[in-house]
Parts: sequence; C-alpha cells; structure tokens
Amino acid sequence: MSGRFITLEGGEGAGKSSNMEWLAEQLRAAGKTVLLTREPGGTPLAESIREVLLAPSDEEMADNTELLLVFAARAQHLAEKIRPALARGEWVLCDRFVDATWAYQGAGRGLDQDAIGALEELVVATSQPDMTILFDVPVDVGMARAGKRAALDRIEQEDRAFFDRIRECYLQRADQQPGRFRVLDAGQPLEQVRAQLEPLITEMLTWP
Ligand code: Z5A
Repeated sequence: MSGRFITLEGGEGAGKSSNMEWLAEQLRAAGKTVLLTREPGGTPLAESIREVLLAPSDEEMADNTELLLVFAARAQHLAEKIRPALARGEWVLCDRFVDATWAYQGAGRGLDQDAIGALEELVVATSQPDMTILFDVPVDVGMARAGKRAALDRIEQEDRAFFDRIRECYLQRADQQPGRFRVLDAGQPLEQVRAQLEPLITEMLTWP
C-alpha cells in the first residue's frame, strides 16, 4: 500500500491553513483516508521543536541552529507520522515541507544550498511530495492578512525584503519543477481560491 503526499506552501497569510481542511473534506468525500499535518511540527517532539523555532527570544538564534532544528523536526515527523501513514495507504496533507526550508532558510537567510541539499538527501531522501500546491500571494497582501493576528512569531518579525526573497524562491522552484508544483493565485477571495483548487482535486483523483 502506498498513499499520496500533498504539501501546501506559500508565504505569510497565503491561506494554506484556511484551505487545508476544505481540501481534506473533498478528498474524504471521494473515499480517501486523509491525514492533516504541518511543519515544523506534526508529532509531540516535532511540535516542541516548533515552539523553540518560533518563540521570540532575547538570545539570537544562529542561522545554522534554525536550519538544523527545521530538519530535526522533519526527521521526526517523517519517521513517526508521514511515512507510516503513507505506508497504510493514507493521503497526507502537510502544511509546509522541505520547499519551505529552501525558501525561508535558503533564500530568506541565504544559507548554503549544498548544506540544505545534503540535509534534504539525509532526512527526506525519496519521501518527496506527489504534488505541492503553492499559494502565491503578493507579499503586502499576505503580510496584511497575517498582521491581523495578535502577535508575530520570531520568523514573522523579519523585514519585507526577507519575504520578497521567499516568494521569489517559491515561484522559481515552481517554474523549475512543473511536474510537482501547481501554483494558485491566492490573492483572490477564498471562493475563487477554492475554484482554482477544484481542477487539482480532479487531477489527484485520476492518479493511478
Ligand atoms: N518555516 C521555516 O522557516 N522553514 C521550514 O522548513 C518550515 C517552516 C517548514 C511557521 O509556519 C513558520 O515556520 C513559517 C515558516 C517557517 N514562518 N513564519 N513566520 P506556519 O505554517 O505555521 O505559519 P504561516 O505559514 O506563517 O501561517 P499563516 O501566515 O497563517 O499562513 P497560512 O496558513 O497560509 O494562512 P491562513 O492562516 O490560512 O490565513 C491567514 C489569514 O488570512 C487568516 O486570517 C485568513 O482568514 C485570511 N485569509 C486566508 N485566505 C484568504 C483569502 N483568500 N482572502 C482573504 N483573507 C484570507
């Protein structure tokens, strides 16, 4: 048995969380067993790492610490949750995955691509998504949505240029890997974003 692995990506306030449960409902209505999860996080240990990663702190986190924590959480998530679910034949919907590391730590922080590639090879190996849905939203629009929340986490406190690099990186990756990525205009109202998701659901349901 082998399930399907779908990841949702995008910048701040792109609408991933707002659409994930809806997407799961459509797949469940078609008879699929769906597991919803997120990164960083997804298991108790990985959620603890998430707290460390996102909590604002007086001690500045070194960039490599951030990179290693992201991959430590991912290793746990894959071992404890994602791979077992896929082995049971389930459909795993994951809010962010390794593309977020290329975008945030690679483009955002400017960390070494070879190091990220080596960690991806070690931790993710062949467990790559079957489809990655990129919720692409102009940075201003996404930041305005996210800014309505009570408090910004450690990464959300970065400047505008950081988020510009992230959006550019996501779009570049989508261009380079058209077989896996599907790009949505997530700046539109929710109903229109869901209308863009519908053909993707049809596509998924025709997978062999
Ligand atoms: N991170 C990393 O650095 N490296 C990694 O490898 C990984 C992650 C995996 C936590 O992610 C952080 O970890 C994240 C990247 C970093 N950076 N930060 N900061 P997260 O997924 O937990 O946090 P997030 O992506 O920033 O969540 P988000 O801003 O909430 O994005 P979202 O889930 O895409 O958006 P949403 O919650 O669905 O919507 C945000 C608001 O907009 C909400 O009020 C909605 O009602 C509203 N919304 C949504 N869609 C619409 C539309 N279409 N129109 C109008 N309003 C809308």
